[in-house]
Amino acid sequence: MGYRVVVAGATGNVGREMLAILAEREFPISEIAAVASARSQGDEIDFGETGKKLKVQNIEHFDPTGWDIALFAIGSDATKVHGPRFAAAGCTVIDNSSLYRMDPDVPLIVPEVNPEAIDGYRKKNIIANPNCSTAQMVVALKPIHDAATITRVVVSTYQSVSGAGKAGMDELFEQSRNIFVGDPAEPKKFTKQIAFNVIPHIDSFLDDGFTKEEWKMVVETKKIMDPKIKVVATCVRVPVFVGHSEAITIEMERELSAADAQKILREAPGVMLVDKREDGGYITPVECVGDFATYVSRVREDPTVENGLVLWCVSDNLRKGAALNAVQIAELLGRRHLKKA
Ligand code: 2RA
Repeated sequence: MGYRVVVAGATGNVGREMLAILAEREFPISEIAAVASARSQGDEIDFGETGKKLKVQNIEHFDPTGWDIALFAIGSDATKVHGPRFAAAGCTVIDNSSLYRMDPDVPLIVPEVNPEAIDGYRKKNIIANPNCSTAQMVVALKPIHDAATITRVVVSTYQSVSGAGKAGMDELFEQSRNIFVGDPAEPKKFTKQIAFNVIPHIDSFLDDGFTKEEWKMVVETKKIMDPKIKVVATCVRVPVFVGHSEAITIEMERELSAADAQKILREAPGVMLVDKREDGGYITPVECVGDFATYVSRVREDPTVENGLVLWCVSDNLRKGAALNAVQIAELLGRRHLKKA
């Protein structure tokens, strides 16, 4: 007993994680299909660690009729073509691209934060997954918002190269090797050298000088958590393979001590508090790879404002920032709306 599930973009970084997480969490599946672009047709990929191999099908020729859920990680252009096609055939699309995130008829869901918003999914039969940097931030901030009403967020991100796909990971690897052996380290995927460097630029520039990645953090946080929250972001690419980090400063309507915030975060869904205030008593990105949790460390009071806190937040961007959140949405959809086949 279970659902007929499609993973679209199954050969990419996020698609592979989706398959792994469906298997790890024993999502109830009666049949699974891996689909991707024509380039990957016929390739065999692992269904997580189940030992089962899946033959990749061409999304152009895939008929979604009779399939229950499709997890999409194929980017906005391909989603524009195939998202409505799958949705119209009755297969609910959970989309990882930015295409539908701000569509008022499409719920944008982080299950720990706004699960009830999923109930509007039938308008388009599409549910959007937020951007990686937003997802982990709202998981960390929602319990604090519930306790003391956050009014303003100032966030700086330290985003790993896997957020830019396999090409980003390859570039960091190759540049690092080239620098060691004295070969040129020309940027291709990124605008500047990423190895042994940081780049204050993710996604395209907007007219106001912010980047689209920074804009996403603003508008998505408002849609998921509270339209009244003010957010300002600086998004930075760092030479880390997997795991996004964020330094987050918040202002709140009411006072909340660091100790009380720690207590709240210790109990919060999806959050793991690691905050020992000693050498190494915090989490770094390499420690969160492969985990489900959003880690919070370094919680402290901001002495420069009346009701302020500062914290450090780390999560596996391919998991909570993408594939895990999509699978959690599928679980939520199953619990609230779907009958098992
Ligand atoms: C990044 N936000 O890290 C993207 C991935 N969704 O580039």
